[in-house]
Amino acid sequence: MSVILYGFWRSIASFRVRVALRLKGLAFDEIPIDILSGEQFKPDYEAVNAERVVPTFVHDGHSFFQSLAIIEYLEDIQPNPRLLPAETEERAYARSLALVTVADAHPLVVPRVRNHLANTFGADIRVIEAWAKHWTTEGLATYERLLARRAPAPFALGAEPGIADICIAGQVISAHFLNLDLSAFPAVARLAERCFAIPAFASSHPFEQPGSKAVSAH
Ligand SMILES: N[C@@H](CCC(=O)N[C@@H](CS)C(=O)NCC(=O)O)C(=O)O
Repeated sequence: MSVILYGFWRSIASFRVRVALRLKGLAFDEIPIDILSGEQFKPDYEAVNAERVVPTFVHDGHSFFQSLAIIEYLEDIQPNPRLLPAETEERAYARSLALVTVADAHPLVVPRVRNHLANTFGADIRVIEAWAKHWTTEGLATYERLLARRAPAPFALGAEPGIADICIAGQVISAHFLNLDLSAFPAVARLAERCFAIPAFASSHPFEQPGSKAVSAH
């Protein structure tokens, strides 16, 4: 089966899909779209993704976007290992955890929002950094409260890592980008450490992507 992922090394949403593909043992080729230089707005990519964001996932001629929708598609075509629990209530809880970052925290710090703050409201780099730190911290704090109510065992929903862990690990990557101190979020930090000990997570981390290495070499 042929799988292509249009992604970007720094993209948290691309990270989520990379981890899911690797946990399920599905091989893929990644085509980089540099969302910092504006490649997402070029007509060629707009033809691939009308929203002009990464990731886009192409499998056997079918094309999807939105990381959560892609992961649920992977769950359907390759049910094992499960990334969503079998029980209805647990599935809903797993999706609830995932959406804290996918729907609420992460969208506030993406390039289009940062650029709008700068271009429309004159926010300088310091203000934008403070904005990103605020919303990223809010996401971490929400996860910490949730993990205090239901302790990881050892992953968010149980014995194996799943969709919630993928999304929480992505939120922690946002914190790494911003050099945020995780000591106020010990349960989140421990969960992320557990995740990044797994090769599928570790090899999907932005700093492990070829694009990141090309940037740091300059
Ligand atoms: N909710 C979407 C997020 C998509 C998204 O915003 N991706 C970011 C990178 S993580 C992007 O491409 N941003 C381009 C921009 O902001 O211009 C998902 O989970 O796939």
